[in-house]
Amino acid sequence: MKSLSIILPAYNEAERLPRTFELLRLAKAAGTFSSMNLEAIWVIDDGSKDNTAALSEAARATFPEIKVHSVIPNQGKGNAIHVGLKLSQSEWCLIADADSATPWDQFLKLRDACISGDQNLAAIAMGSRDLPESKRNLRQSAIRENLGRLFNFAVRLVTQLPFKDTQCGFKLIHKPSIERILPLLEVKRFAWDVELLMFAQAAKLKMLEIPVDWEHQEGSRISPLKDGIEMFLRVIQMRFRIWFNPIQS
Ligand SMILES: Nc1nc2c(ncn2[C@@H]2O[C@H](COP(=O)(O)OP(=O)(O)O)[C@@H](O)[C@H]2O)c(=O)[nH]1
Ligand SMILES: [Mg+2]
Repeated sequence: MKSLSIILPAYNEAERLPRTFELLRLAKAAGTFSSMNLEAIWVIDDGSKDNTAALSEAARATFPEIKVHSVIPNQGKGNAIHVGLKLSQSEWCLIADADSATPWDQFLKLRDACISGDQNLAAIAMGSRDLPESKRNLRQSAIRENLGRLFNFAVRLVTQLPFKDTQCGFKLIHKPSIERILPLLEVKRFAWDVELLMFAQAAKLKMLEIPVDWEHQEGSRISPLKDGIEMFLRVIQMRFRIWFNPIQS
């Protein structure tokens, strides 16, 4: 059976994590992860100022897969994910937002796209909110949604990545496949997804964009304009990094 870790980057998530642990408990009981060996649920507390770490530690008492690691001080979502990927001992890692905006049963779509029996079919399967079969059950504000689309349009222009939605916080990653690009990744904040996908593309890894259901959750940590501009500048930098640092496949 293939092994799986879930990685939850968490910055000041004390309010949203208890629901997520409950939903994970239900998903596990419903057998969502039973085709794999769920080894760990890594909460990567990214210098939170609330009791994200303490409440996650407490949840271990009844949910032993939960493991907590704190990064001090806050360094960003991308950094937290890189830390989680290093800590995980599993062959597959599901990176997911701490707010469960993508329902956990959507994992099955990513798994089916990536794994068939003993065979691995892709290195990365990314959940997408912008394919015809994606479902946004609860929507974000029109401004957030359209800024997200604008960002993805800019990403397609600058990077030639063919994907409609690189930013959905739900990605299944085959860790051995990305091991050799991991040391090249530098983006610590929100553009980490684009960087991973660009380097994976340069390394000719197989990537799939899979439509998922999505339910907007209140309390987003992302400022669409300020973080959006920073992310776009990072994407332009990455374009140059890839040009000047071609990766051998
Ligand atoms: N590690 C880390 N995670 C963050 C930071 N900001 C946001 N996150 C996490 O990134 C995920 C997505 O953030 P969220 O606020 O739900 O964004 P949105 O729903 O995409 O607008 C959540 O799990 C957050 O805890 C940060 O500065 N550091
Ligand atoms: Mg969210």
